[in-house]
Amino acid sequence: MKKMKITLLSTLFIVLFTMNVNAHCKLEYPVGGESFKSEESITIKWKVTIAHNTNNWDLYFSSDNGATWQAIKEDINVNTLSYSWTVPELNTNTAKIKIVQDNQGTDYNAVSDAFTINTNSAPTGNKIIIPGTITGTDINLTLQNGEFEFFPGHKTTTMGVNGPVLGPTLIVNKGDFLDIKVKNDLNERTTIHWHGMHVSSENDGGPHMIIEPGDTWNPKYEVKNRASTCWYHPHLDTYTDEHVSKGIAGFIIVKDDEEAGFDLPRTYGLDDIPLAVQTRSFDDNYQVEWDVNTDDVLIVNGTQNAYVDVPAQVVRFRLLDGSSQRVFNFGLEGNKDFYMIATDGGLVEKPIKLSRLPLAPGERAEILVDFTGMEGKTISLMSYASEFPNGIYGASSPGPGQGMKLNGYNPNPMNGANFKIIDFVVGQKTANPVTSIPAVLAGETPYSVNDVDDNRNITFRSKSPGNNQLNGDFYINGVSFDMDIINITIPLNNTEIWTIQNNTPIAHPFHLHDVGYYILDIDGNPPPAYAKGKKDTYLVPGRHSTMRIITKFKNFANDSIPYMYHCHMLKHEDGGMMGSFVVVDNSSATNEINSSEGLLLYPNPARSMYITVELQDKKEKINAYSVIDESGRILSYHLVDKNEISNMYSVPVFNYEKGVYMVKIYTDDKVYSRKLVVE
Ligand SMILES: [Cu+2]
Repeated sequence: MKKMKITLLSTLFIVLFTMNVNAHCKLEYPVGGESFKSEESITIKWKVTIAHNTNNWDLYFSSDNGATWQAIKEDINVNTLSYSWTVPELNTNTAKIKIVQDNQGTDYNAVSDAFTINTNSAPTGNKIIIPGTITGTDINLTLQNGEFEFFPGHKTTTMGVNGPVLGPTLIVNKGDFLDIKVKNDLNERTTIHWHGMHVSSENDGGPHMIIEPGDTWNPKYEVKNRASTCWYHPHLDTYTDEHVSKGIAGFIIVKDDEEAGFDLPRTYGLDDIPLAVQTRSFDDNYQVEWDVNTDDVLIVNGTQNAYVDVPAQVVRFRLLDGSSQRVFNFGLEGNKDFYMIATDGGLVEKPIKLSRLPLAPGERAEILVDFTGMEGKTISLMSYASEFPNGIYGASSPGPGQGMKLNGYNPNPMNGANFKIIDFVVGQKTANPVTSIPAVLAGETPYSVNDVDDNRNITFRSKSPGNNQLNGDFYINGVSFDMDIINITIPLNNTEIWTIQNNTPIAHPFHLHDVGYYILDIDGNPPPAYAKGKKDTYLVPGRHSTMRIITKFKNFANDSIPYMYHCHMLKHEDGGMMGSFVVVDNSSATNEINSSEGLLLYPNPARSMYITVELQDKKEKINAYSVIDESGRILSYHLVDKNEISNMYSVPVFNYEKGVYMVKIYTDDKVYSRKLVVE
C-alpha cells in the first residue's frame, strides 16, 4: 500500500516534471514561418517562466530541422530576454532556434518551428532601367526606330525617344517657358501629346498636330501645372496603340516652390523613382503586337521581371499605368501600408494611407513607402487584380459574367490574378534620408458647383450589343471620332459639370485634355479618398454607372484646333472612342466686318479634301464663301445653294497648293474671315 503510494506520487512527479521541461521558457521570436536574409540582423526574444539558475541559459541554431545544433551564445543571464543575432550565410527552409536552460544535466528548452534563410546573392530578376533626364527649357526629342532586348538574346523592333524605347524624363519647373523640338525620325507620321499638361491646343499634340516623317514640331509653352507627374506619348488618330506599344512614352516631372517646401524625397533615381508600368503582347518572334487583348508580359520602364534598389528610408515612387488597356490594383506584399501624396494633378491635402491603389491606363499617382529598418530585405510591389470585380480590364472576366468574351482575354494568366510588378531591394540609407511621412501637404481647392455655367452629358455605348460587344467599337454620344468634326464648343472660362454615363459592360478610363477635373460623385457616391484630388483620367465603371466631374476651361482658346476627350484604353481610343472640343473666347467678339470671332474652320491646317466652316451662332446662315490667296487674289467665290444654307458648309480645298489662304464667309449682314493653312 505504501509502496503503491510512492509509485503514484513519483508518476505524478514525472508527469509534472515532463510538462515543466517545456514550460520553463517560451520562444517569442522567431517562432517559425519567417523568412530572413543572410547577414540580416534579427532580435531573438524569449520569456522565462521558471528559473533554476541565473547564468546557464544557452541559445542554439539548427539549419537541419533540429537534427544538429550549434551554439549561438552560451551562459546568458536569466534576466536577459533577447539577443541580437546576425543570420548566417546559407540557404535553408528548415532553420530553427532553441533557448535552453541547462540545470545539472536537465535541459529545459523551447524550440521554434522552421523558418527560411536566403543568401544575399544578387537579387533575382533584372535591374530596372531608370530613364535619363532632360532639364532646362530647350528640349530636343528625336522619335526613332530601334531594337531592344525585352527578352535576352531576342531583338524586338521598337520605337523610342532619344533611344530605342521609352523616352527621357523631362524635369521642368512651373513658370518655365519651354521650347521643345520634336524631330520625327520614324518613317511614318505621329504626334506627341503632353498628357496632363495644361497647354494651348496647338501645343497639346493631339491628333491634329501631325509631325510628318523628317519634320520637326516645335511647341513652345509656359509650364502652368503645379508640381506633378505627367507623361508624353503619341496620339495619332488610329495609331496611338501601335506607337505607344512599340515603346514611345516618357515622364514629365513638374516641380514648383510649394512642393519644394515639404520634406519629401526628390533625388531622381535614388529616393524618387519613376515606374512606368505596362503590359505588352509579343508574337512568337518576340515582336510587339497591338490592338490585341493578349498582353501577358509585364514591363516596368521597359524591364521585364524588374527589381530596383531602394534605400532603407522613405522613398517616393511615381507610378504610371502606361498600358494600352490593363488596370492595376497596386499594393505591397504582406499588405504593408503606403501613402499616396499626389494624384494626376499634383499634391493632395495630406498623405493618404493605403494598402491598395487601383490605376487605369493614363493615370498617375505618387506614393511614399517607408523602408526604414528593412536593410537586406526584398519586398514586392504587386497588383492584386484578383480583388477586381468583373467588368474591369484585368479582372477574371472583362464583362459582367462568363457570357461576354473579349478575344484573346482568356486565357491570359494576368487576368483576375495577383502578380508581381517589381521587387524593391532594400539597401543602406542615403546621406540625408527622409525618415518620416509628412503630416500635411497642400491640395488645390476644387471648383464649386455654385459656379457652374453649363452642364454636358457624355455617354458611352457599345457599337453593337450582344455577347461580342466588348470587342468594340465604342461610341461617345452616339458617334465615332471624326478628325474633321468638332463635337463640343466651350466658352473660355466656363465652369462645367460633365455627366459621364457608361452604358457599356466594361469600365473605361475617361481622359480630358487641356484641364484637370474633380470627381463630384460616382453613381451618387463620393469618389474614394485616392481620387479626391485633381484628376485628368479616371475609370468610369461599366453597366450604366455615372461619374460626374467638374472643371473650368481657362487660359487657352482656339476655335480651330481642338482638344480631345476620350477613353484611355488605346484600342478603344483608336477605334473611335474619342471626341473633340474647342474652347472659344467670346469676350472680344464684335459685329465688325472681317471678324474671325464666331467662325470655326476645321481641320486647320487642312488635311483632307474638304474643310468645314461653321458659324457658332446657329441662327446665322452662310450665303457664300470665298477663298483668297496671300496676294489678295480671289481664287474662288461660291454661292451656297438655297437648300444647303445653314450655319455650316463644306468647302473643297483639294485644288489648292500648300500655303496660307484667307477664307471669307458671307451672311446676310456680316463677313467673317479666317486664315487657312493648306499642307
Ligand atoms: Cu474604353
